[in-house]
Amino acid sequence: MTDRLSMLAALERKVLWLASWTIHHANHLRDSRDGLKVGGHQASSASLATIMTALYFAVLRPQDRVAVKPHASPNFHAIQYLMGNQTREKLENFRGFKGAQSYPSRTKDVDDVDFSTGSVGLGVAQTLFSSLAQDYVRAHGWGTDRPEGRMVALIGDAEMDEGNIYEALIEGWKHGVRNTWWVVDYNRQSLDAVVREGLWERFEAMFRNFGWDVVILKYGKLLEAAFAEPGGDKLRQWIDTCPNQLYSALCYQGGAAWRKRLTDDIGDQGKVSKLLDRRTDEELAGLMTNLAGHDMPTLLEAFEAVDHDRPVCFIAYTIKGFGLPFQGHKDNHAGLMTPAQMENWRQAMGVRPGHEWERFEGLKLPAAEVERFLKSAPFFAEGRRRYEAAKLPIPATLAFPAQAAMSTQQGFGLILNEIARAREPFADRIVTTSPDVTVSTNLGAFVNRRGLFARQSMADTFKQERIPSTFAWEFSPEGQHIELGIAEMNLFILLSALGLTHSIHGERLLPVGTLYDPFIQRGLDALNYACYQDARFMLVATPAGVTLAPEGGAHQSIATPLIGMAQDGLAAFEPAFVDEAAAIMRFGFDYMQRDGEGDPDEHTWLRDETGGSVYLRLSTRTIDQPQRAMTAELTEDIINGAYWMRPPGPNAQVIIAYTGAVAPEAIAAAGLLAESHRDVGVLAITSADRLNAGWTAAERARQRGHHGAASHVERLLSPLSRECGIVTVIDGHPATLAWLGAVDGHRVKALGVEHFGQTGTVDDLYRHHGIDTNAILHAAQALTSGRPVRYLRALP
Ligand SMILES: Cc1ncc(C[n+]2csc(CCOP(=O)(O)OP(=O)(O)O)c2C)c(N)n1
Ligand SMILES: [Mg+2]
Repeated sequence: MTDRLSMLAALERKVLWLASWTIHHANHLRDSRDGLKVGGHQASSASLATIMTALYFAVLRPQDRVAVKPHASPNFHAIQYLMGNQTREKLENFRGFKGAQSYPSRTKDVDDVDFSTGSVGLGVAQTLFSSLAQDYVRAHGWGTDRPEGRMVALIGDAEMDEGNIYEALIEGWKHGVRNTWWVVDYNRQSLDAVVREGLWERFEAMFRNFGWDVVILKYGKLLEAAFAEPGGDKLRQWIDTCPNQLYSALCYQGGAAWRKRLTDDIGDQGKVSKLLDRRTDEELAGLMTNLAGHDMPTLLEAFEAVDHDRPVCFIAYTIKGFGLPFQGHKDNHAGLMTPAQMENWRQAMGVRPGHEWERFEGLKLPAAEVERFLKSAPFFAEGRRRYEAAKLPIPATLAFPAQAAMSTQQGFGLILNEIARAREPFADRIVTTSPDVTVSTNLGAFVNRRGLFARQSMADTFKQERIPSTFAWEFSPEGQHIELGIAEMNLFILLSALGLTHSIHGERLLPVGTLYDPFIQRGLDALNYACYQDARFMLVATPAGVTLAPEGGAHQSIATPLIGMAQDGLAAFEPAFVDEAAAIMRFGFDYMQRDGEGDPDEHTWLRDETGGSVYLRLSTRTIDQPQRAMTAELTEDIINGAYWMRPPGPNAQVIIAYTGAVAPEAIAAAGLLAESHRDVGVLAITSADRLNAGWTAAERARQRGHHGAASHVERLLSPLSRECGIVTVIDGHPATLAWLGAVDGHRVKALGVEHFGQTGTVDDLYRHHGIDTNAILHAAQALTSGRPVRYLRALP
């Protein structure tokens, strides 16, 4: 019987071999005329190979979940390949079309990635928030038949520069984060160079400051033993004070260089010299590179010693490119082995030519034993690691107390309040969250009814002291609102974690996050990351645009409607009226839960079966609400992106298409135009995103031979003659709607906002930016040449 350590040592070599062969294959054996060379993966993977082997084949349990540093993806794929969860075909096609992904991907890889990574820092924070999400789920009494899992991040040391990691640490401390392990691959190298001295001390102090345990894994067993030999104290002193640059350089240069340097620095013709002389050059190099991050017994001891649920940061000393010809070289990030180097290594590994992909080739251990060992690895013991959770039924309509004049933001608060009150089962699964703008985004009523979440109850002192306040601020394990500090990155990563609980923790939540619209840009990469992982949430951004007027020029948003259109995985809506918002929210709660195949709907050509997340861009502007019944047909049009608020007649020369808070200006302009022009139509656009997506998808379908394919916007615009002009207007970038003219060849004047920062009243700002009624009339005049439009005032 092979002992566990020897088995793991053999597997570590195998993982590194397979990862390297994968990279080598992509670079040298596959036709890559695009000239792209696989950079970054080889040296970074080697750095983490021992740690990953220890974790995946010995330490981790089925309930644990891992975010792997992006450039260590070849290790991950190699480990899954050894387990039979990854195919040779995909490894041979690493970084190719539909091949194994450059960075582990939940959605694009087949080998059961727990958390996607790629944009450094985000996967790290995701583990912390996923642990909070686990606590939330369990505190509500769900999923308690399963053991608590640890959320583990394998982090590059340069990755630790990302600010979002520190933002997450603060939030984790506030919420008492548990069950989180962060393993820092402390190879003291980044992409460009060797990192600063002594970073580990800053890391250590900081983690301890936030209540984490810190375990520093510096030297392996060989070095520790050498330190205990006569003269060993001098050796320890030397290596402890050796600058990162010099250490890296010597790692690269090898045994003879080590001997020369050590002899020059600490040789004494006595104990130290003897310690060095007892070893061959090769042994000396092996000794001096025996850092804990490459020492299996040390790693196992450290990981297996943790018997509590406190968060732990392991700082593991490693060597970038460990075991490869360019180990330690400062330029090795994009380092690749030459075919000759690879050939040498193949021979050293005992791998026969043509047998490079064989799982146990060159292992020198009985295959049956290796197979048995792999089969017994706890992490993989329960098979596929993704859960499924049943869909929660959503009522056919969401009610709200209608008022003659309201804002969409106010309506959002009222709709959620009704949901909180009505006690439908889906309401218990809603979890709201906001980065310190809970009250100002109108979540207050929901929070009053459903309370704030904390693992330990905390009373509202103001309430206890009987001080009148509109908002109860009581924390309990049953609470349904997670209050965050101001950092928007944390909002998006928390939404990413809450929006994946159905898959990661087996229990479905319906997360609703609110923030001010412009600050989407602050957290945009994290939003993109959440969508990339296919997390499901409802993002409610309010107030938006210049319509927030006196609130502050710095808070105006221009680009967000375009972000809403461009962000994959996010269906963006901008309702003008509260009944539209109610229809969209109802749809949203359902859409967030869909997971069907990607076949497009033959009516809208949208891929609605797959579902996704939802973004509502709302406003604080109070406007008159239409008095109308919400029919099934109108609901469908609102969801599909547009409806005729006022249908165009057969002789329409111009129509006005508007989105959002500028509805009153569009409607007023149509009324004034009607005095000089017949049949003016008003198109209410509730989702430029879905309207546009349906149109481009229908066009693609036609090109593929579905000749009758027609999208919602094409049907809406079909009654218009070619000569009819379209004025579009939105409180956002005009390009959001300017494309409407391309649908059927109509001329367009696109009004919107291109500059920001000026405060004033709504009227001041609409006039200033040319999205007021007068500007719409001017645009209509320009489109209907020859026909004078009445009531025109000069433009400012
Ligand atoms: C947000 C972001 N910025 C930049 C990059 C490009 N990048 C990938 S790895 C890396 C440096 C990695 O250094 P480290 O974290 O120490 O990992 P190592 O290469 O040492 O394994 C950089 C800058 C990225 N992936 N994400
Ligand atoms: Mg590094």
